[in-house]
Amino acid sequence: MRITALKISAVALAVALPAVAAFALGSPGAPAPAAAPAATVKMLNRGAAGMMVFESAIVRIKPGQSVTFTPNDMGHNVETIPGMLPAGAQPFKGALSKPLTVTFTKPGVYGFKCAPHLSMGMVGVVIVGNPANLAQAKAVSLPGKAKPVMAGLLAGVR
Ligand SMILES: [Cu+2]
Repeated sequence: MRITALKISAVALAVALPAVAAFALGSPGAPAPAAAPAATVKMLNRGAAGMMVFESAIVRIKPGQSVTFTPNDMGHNVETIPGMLPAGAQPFKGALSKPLTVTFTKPGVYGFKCAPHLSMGMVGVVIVGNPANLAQAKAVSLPGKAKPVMAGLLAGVR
């Protein structure tokens, strides 16, 4: 009985210690520990919306939160669409078949695409807080199926 009790307390300590360490790292002045992404966007050959899609294609987050794009199928990438990001925001570009985590600090609308499948409609949107640049984003012209897909995504943004 005594041995069992000791084992349990050892396990409890092992679980508690990393939590204490993580809390300590979050103290003022120290760099913030990497938070889990607020959302994950899959890159897929086939999804609920059809062939060659991001899923979900539209994500809403708060400033300072992150999104991870994951290559669930190979041969896709994610990169910002020129003109479809807030003024002063940093464009991003992921490598083919590689995951990419982006932290969004500036509020606004960020349109993104898979370069190989843009004209097949493989586009998506991250809305960070207030979508102040929505009208500018809607004015960007896109090729092929990207045009109606993006129009559909942006139509629901307020
Ligand atoms: Cu693709």
